[in-house]
Amino acid sequence: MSATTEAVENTASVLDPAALRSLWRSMAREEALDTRIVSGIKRGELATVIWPSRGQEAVSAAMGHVLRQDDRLITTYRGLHDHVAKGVPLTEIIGEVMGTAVGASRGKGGTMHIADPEHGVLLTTGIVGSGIPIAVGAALAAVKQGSDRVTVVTFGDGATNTGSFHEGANLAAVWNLPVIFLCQNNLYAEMTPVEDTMAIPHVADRAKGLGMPGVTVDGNDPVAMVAALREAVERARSGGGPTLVEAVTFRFEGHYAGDLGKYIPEEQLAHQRELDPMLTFPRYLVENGVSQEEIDAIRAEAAAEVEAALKTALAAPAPGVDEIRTDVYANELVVTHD
Ligand SMILES: Cc1ncc(C[n+]2csc(CCOP(=O)(O)OP(=O)(O)O)c2C)c(N)n1
Ligand SMILES: [Mg+2]
Repeated sequence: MSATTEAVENTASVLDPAALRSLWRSMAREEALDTRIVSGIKRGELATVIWPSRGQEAVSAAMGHVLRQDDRLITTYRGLHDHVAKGVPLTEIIGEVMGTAVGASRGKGGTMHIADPEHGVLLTTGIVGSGIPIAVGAALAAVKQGSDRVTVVTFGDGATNTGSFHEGANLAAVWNLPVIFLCQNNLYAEMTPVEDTMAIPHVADRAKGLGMPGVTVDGNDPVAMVAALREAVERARSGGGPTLVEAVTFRFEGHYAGDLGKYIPEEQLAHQRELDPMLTFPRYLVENGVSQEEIDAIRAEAAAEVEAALKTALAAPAPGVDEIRTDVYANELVVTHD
């Protein structure tokens, strides 16, 4: 396929009610996790830090929906919704955020360093753009191992201004690797609006210069996201190479929990509130075979799951002193030469 940038239309009704329910369940869990921890931090109940993803639920729910468990994911500090969608258990996510021994990284990494190989989460990174070349390496490894698994790396709009993005994505195109570059364009990089840092309207326009297909998608529409990501995954899995998918979305909280977001203009916030996927997707669900009772029940279940996971995470001890030297270096260094 030639390198083109094209908008994906809202592909209504392509998913059956079971798939729609599953997307909603993932979104409800992501939202419940985010809001519970942010409110706990703001009340002084939870002493930790997260970079909220409230508003970006549809992007990751769709990503989780189209991937296999053994497909790889590399995400960022703003990645708790991605972890949920990829199947990392809530207790392991919250345990890591709270620094207790039940955490995915046994409480030694914190929010920025969640890894769960069993569910394909290779790593989470706090260095903007750094996951991109690592994902290219993971995709190269899959090819060398003769595996058909794909790698998704997710990052923000700001990350596409880094050298890491251009260097990594260029190599992925040159080597035709099975990787999907998923940009969650939430219109801000910390406190800076995207138009102050990019001279082109769409992140996906960068794909042309890299030699891969690029697509701009409504990141608040989980069904459109499933369609775009499914196409990218199929391309990657069948040897068709990388794709840049730009999901245009928004974050409703500040850059970090505690940032009041005063730099976001009132009109923009009001406009985005109307596009909030947690508001608009339920309407779509009702029109497409999922009842309001089911929608509410799934949301209530998600909140209860998060509360139970938080309880377990907080009851667990801090990692013991004997953990200091574990997971630091590989136990065995294996060097292979082709
Ligand atoms: C290499 C590097 N430069 C700067 C920072 C500080 N920093 C942390 S988040 C951030 C903004 C990134 O914005 P974006 O890529 O849009 O992701 P978002 O936070 O919106 O998800 C910056 C500049 C960093 N962590 N790493
Ligand atoms: Mg951003």
